[in-house]
Amino acid sequence: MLRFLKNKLFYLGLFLFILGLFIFNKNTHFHGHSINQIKNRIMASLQENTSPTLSKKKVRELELGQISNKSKNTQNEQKVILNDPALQQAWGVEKSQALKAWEITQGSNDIIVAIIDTGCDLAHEDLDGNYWSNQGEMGLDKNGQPKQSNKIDDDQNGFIDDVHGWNFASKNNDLTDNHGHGTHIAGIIGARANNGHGIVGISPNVKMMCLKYYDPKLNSDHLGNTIASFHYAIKMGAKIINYSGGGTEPSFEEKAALELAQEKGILLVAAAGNERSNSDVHHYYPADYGLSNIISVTAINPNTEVLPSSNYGVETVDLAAPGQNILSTLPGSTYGYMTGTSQATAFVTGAAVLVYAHHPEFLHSDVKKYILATGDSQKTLLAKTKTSKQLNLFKSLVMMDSTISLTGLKGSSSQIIPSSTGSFENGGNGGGSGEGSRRAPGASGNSLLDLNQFSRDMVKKTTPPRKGASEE
Ligand SMILES: [Ca+2]
Ligand SMILES: [Ca+2]
Ligand SMILES: [Ca+2]
Repeated sequence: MLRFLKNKLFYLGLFLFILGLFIFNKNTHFHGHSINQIKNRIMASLQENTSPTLSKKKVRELELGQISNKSKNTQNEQKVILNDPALQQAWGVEKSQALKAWEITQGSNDIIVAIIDTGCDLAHEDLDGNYWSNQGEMGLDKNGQPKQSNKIDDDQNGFIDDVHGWNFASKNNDLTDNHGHGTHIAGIIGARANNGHGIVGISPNVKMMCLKYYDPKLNSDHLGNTIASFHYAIKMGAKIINYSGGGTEPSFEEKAALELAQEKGILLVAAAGNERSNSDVHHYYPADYGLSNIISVTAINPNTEVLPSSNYGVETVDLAAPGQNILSTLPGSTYGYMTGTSQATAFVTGAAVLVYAHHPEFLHSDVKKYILATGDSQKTLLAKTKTSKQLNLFKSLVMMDSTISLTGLKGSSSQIIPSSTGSFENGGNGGGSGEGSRRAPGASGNSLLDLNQFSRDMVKKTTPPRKGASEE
């Protein structure tokens, strides 16, 4: 009898123990957040509210005016709590309602964005982990050597050891960014969120393919490199291409490459250019090829005014996004500001990632329509862009949802596309530069910057030229 009772007590104890384990395990998730996530958030808010001891590096960054640990305690209704110290300094994030958008989606690691630019800092503390890797050049070959460095084109795509992209300027796999522009663009698109470093990209979940078409130290064929980069991006599975370069002369081969991208459903987000001109009169390419898969972007300041240096046009420029004094990543795990339509373009590329992540079934044309249709209308943009709108990330996600719930169908997007804004006299930003053959959109000619020289002087440097450096 006693033994029976003992047994009973034992089993009761065991039952209670298992029940306890079960309850504990259940409680490790609150409203879909794991204990670790919540712990991180609490740590993040603690860090914000105390004055943390600054690392030497942070102090140096503060001295350089690059990033600040000050939290402004603003951001009304900020539900996404992030611990990235310089986020508050990135005015474009608030302007485009990124914080609210991130409550819905922060992108997807399945989406590959090709950044055709000056290279990338692959080891940057705020970018590492968000680069695309070519699986065909990963792992070990049959001799036990790492495919990424065996000097063999393992995936037979025509490029040897192309792990994260290709350098078309030097014809090798060295993606070093010896200019700074490419790394800056990469940060705006896909700097990592909540990692305790720097800023947050518009789509912090993404895979960025790095294609270098411009090297300030080489006088190579920038247009040819651009076209080759388009073909690489198409071949290797990019869903979106970000391109900040351009020129006033069209190219048959370039247009053909972009038509191929169109057939494959790949979006090109292109800078309207920094030539101070009306693109309706002085066309700028590739932004102005008029293909359904191209979005042309101009740049605004915090007052929603198109920058004097930015191209505009009610027929050719689709929309506007933040482009003045944009804080982002620079080589050597540093941060700094740059200005121009390149920066605005990167915002819209990030937006495209968010829209795709939220609706993976969308076609490129859907993504374009929704981004354009859901921006904020602004009087200041009436004579400047086709849509008279500035990018609004939150609305690009929410308005899609409301359309879907209203119609029960996905994206018959023409319903919310505004009719033509008609034609307006341009606001008089001055005419074009008159240098028809030039493919150098406002870049500084002497851009041979040493990696240690990145500073606020970088602000004025914008788009790298395509055909040799010139002007200014
Ligand atoms: Ca290889
Ligand atoms: Ca290869
Ligand atoms: Ca970050």
